[in-house]
Amino acid sequence: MADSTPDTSYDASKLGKLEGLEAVRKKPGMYIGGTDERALHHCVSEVLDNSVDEHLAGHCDRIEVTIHVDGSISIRDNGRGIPVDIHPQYKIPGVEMVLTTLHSGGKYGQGGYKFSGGTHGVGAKCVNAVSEWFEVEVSRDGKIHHMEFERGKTIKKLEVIGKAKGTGTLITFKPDAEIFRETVEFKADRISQRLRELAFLNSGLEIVFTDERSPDSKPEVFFYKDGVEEFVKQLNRSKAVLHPKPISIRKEVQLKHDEKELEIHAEVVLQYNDSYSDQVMCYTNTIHNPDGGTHLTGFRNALTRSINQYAKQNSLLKDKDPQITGDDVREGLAAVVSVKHTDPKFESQTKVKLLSPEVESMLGSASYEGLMNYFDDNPNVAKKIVDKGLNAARAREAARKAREAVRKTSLSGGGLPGKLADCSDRDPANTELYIVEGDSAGGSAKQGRDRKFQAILPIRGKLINVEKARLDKVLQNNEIRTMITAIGTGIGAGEGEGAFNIERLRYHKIIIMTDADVDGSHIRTLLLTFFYRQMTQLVRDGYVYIAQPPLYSITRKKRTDYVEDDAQLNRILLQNGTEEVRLKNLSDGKEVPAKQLEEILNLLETLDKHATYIQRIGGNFSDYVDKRGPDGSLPLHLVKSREGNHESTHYFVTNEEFEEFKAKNLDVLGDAEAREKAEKKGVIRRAKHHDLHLENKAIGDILARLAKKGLSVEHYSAQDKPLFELITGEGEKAVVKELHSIPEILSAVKAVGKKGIQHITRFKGLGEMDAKELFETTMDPKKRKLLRIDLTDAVEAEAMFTRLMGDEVEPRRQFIEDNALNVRNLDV
Ligand code: 0RA
Repeated sequence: MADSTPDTSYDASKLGKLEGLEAVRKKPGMYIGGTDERALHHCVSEVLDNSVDEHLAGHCDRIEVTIHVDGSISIRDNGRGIPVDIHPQYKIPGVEMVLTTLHSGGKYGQGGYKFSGGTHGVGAKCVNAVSEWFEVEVSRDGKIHHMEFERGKTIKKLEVIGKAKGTGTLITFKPDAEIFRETVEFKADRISQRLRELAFLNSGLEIVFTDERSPDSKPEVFFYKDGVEEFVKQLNRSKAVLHPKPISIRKEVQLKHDEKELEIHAEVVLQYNDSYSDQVMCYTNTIHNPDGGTHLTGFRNALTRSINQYAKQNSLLKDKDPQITGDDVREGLAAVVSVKHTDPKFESQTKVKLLSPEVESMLGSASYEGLMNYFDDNPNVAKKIVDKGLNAARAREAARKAREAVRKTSLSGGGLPGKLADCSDRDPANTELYIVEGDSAGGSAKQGRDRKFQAILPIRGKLINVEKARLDKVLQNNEIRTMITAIGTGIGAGEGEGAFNIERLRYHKIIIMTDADVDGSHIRTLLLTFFYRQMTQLVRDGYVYIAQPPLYSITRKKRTDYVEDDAQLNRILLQNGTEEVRLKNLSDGKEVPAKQLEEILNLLETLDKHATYIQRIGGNFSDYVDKRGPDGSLPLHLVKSREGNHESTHYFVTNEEFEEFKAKNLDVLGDAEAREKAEKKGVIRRAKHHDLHLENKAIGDILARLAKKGLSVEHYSAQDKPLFELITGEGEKAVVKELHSIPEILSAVKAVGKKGIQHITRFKGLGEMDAKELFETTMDPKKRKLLRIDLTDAVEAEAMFTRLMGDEVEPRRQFIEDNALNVRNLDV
């Protein structure tokens, strides 16, 4: 990230305009890697990295991440807090420098970190630039300092808003939909996986995650005392292991490379399981390096060398035994290689691969030494590992022969399998292969497809379980052979004729199309497992997709529409209803214009989400609105309390009112000490405080917009006299329904929308659609939606496959049940 040279004419007044951050908004690709879902989540990492750096520097042991109902997210840490003193040269507070100027090197640039995860000095400010709003709260020097921005521009200067107990930073931001055009919705799974990973890599760091959007959100707590060792145990959690305790190696060195003083800490933890695949996760300064690099190479070489050396020294190899190769010693290996490095070099911005050459020999000698010591101390385990390697070497010979056989059969007789309906275009960049479950759906797909660029391969029945079988077995399965031939790349590691080679890929989209039922999800997972294990690069490079057939078809007025999911069905009901009705506002007797009504309903829909949240934390939406202050401002705090069987809810419009209440009720709202004291006295009251300033802002904004459209805030709760008339039909046939509150408008319109629909069919399988329907809904590039599979989180992918395929039946059944009808949860 190139910073421009500091412009000395910069002063505080100019910084208010922030020319710097405009650059980020104009070219988000350059700074946050795009504007898609990945970039959206990258923003969370950027902010998070700062907090993790505080931990690495020894100042922070707790991070809380919370997704809020309005779509914003907050990251709180108990680090030192971003500095708030005035910068001597730029004359603005450090925190403002850190969050608004692209070239803040020097004093506040690095935070003095030895090991740093991120692109320091640019992370948080880029996120600020692409946020609709961004708030920071710094606790430092006994005070809470607050600042606020919109789209990177300072809208509230730094001010002290309260007293602070400890130190720390709280950042809350809402991604800007003007930048993230695809989606601004955070995915809880994705975030919680990254948090779990961070907790594994930083033993002793507690990370708490809450998704307030989900109805029964409970905080998830990630804390691993034994860090990486627990990570490896987790990789193996549903597998049988060869030795109960993972092998742990640690080394720290200081060395000079290219005239630079470097410090490197290496941590390698490994444990063998009884499977036939390997999984080694590599990290540099807690950043995942999916393409490995010098740390991986160093470790791998040491593993092969030490196992062979130990076998030789202890006469465990016989003359007729084949050589144990790197592939052989990696069978059944689960490992994590984590290095901390003062100045790491990566292949690219995305840091997928570590290049620093000095790491290879450092990791190599540390691993070799560590492994040899371990083998000497644990001869029984050492023998098991050597035996496993030997077995693999023997199987490798068998597999080579099997692969050769597949290649011969698939190449004979014209080459391509008979079941494949190929396309006419020969340029892989233009073409796609649909792998379709079942012959009947396969038939429809063949008929309906565009034969120029769409090829169809029907597969039948249950595929062989690839997790539990060795390669030679897998390759005896006909469905698998056919698929390999059609795709063209070959499979597996190694070199030579049958090995995987991406250059021979025959289609740039491999699309899995299965039913939305239990069998379908099983087959889809089996296919993904196969691709993940045997054609990893295909998944990593983004060639694998899942088709998204619609969940419903609905017919009204002789027109049929296809509906993706329940959320879309809800939108359609609303839209249909909107088209059918007119709304008369009885306060002025006028009908609301159609366009206006549509806007009102959209606002009410969003408001409904906030209402649900308030309900969930024990409040009530019309009370919330009724409790607004004399100047119309809505409550900022809610306290739910209980004494015996008696529950009560308190709303507070100002911070002062809440603080006053808190001071009087320290027994339940004070710190742990005060609460303990009260408990000893036998007081059995409970109270929970909810900060609603985000809701206050979002709801206030919606109410103001509704008021402009003639909907008065007074009318939120039901009134005795009717407020509106909802009219359906014309002239004589017109039906009028009286409404007594604003929220009733939404439910009444939806009810009308439901009435207008003649048919709602829930598709049970692809086979229920005819050729034309299948093409239009699921295969037509202009209309279909595909889900691209990626490897962003190999840990979860692995766990998912293992849960499904491994020996443990219960998690598999549960998982299939949970996901059977929800393809979207399967995005790996
Ligand atoms: C610059 C300098 C210092 C700390 C930080 C930044 C800092 C940034 C973030 C962002 C999220 N949490 C954070 N915590 C700290 C050093 C402060 C000092 O020397 O006291």
